[in-house]
Amino acid sequence: MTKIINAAIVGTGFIGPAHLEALRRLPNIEVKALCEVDIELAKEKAATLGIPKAYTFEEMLGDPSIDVVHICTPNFLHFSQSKEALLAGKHVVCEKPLATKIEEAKELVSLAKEKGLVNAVHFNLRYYPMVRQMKNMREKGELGDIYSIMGSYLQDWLFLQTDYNWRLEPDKSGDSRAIADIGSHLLDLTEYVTGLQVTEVMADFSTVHKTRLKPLKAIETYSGKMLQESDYEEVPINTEDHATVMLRFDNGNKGSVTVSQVNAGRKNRLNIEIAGSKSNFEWCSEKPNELWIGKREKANQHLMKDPSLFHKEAAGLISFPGGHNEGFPDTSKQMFKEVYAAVREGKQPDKPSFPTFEDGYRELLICERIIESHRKQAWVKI
Ligand code: SOE
Repeated sequence: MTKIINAAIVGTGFIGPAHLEALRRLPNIEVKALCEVDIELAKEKAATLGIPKAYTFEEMLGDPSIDVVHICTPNFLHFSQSKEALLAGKHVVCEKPLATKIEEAKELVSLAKEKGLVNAVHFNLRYYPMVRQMKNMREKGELGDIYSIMGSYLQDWLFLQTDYNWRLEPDKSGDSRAIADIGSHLLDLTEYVTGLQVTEVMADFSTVHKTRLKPLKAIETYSGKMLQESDYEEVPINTEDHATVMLRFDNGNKGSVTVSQVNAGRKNRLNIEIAGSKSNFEWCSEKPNELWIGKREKANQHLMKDPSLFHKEAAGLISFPGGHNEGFPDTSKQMFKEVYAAVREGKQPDKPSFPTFEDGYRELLICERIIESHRKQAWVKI
């Protein structure tokens, strides 16, 4: 009989339940426990979500039946909780960013290597089938040499001065916000699809709301939009709502990314255009099953997600036939399929197909250089 792999999820905000749902759609995995610092909250959420055990983090580490820990807490806890989970011999799937400081991320990379345990960072956007298809098409030469890259990631859930979340507080989230929160996904996806590395950055940030009105009670990510009249206190904001970063790549060509969390009507929209010598790809996360392929000598093309039209490596990420749309929740399911295959083997593969702690470290490094560039108002090498 196939062994059941037991998982625990730490954190019950926006993304913890998304991990749970994805895991429940895969065979032979049981999410056995939910953890929160506040055990009463853990019990309440475990009951609502139908999870057998509610633990504090320490209690969970002491349970030998837990094989994998998903860290879905605010950013400042990622380092210490990933470290303790690895030291307790558990495989770890950590939310991005892997840590809030580069040295911490480095330490986690070494520790995970030393332990040989499976380690992954939830860069789930890589798992849209069309993203894998773009990567495969580029690898097969269908894009040609890359001339330029233009990306954006826009949201509106922090648009109003009254929108508030722990991500606005550097002691919980880190020194960067829009770049660390959504720019990290965009930059990871850019390097993943193109196979290029960013070598230098020139960044300019702006904080549109210099102060925000903080609700007196805590609210979960995205749910602030639902707040009624309430009591607020005015607090200063020190992280960026918007950023533009010019990029230099290791093939000598250039690009740019713009991220913003204050763009009305843009709910959660990553858009990337990669111009090559043979084609031009444009993909948008809000229409994830479509790819625009620009051509010079013939008519442009429009590819729709369909396993029969995809390269086989990308078709493996599709669970439904063409015309049956897959989306955000499917990305985590597809990622965990690959991660849990490694867990079943009991160790990190030599060449993991999924994003690892090393990828988490890389994103933190780029992010830190971007902050440095903004502060110096100068180009900074990665
Ligand atoms: C909030 O901005 C957020 O939930 C990010 O933290 C996620 O990584 C991304 O999925 C969408 O937005």
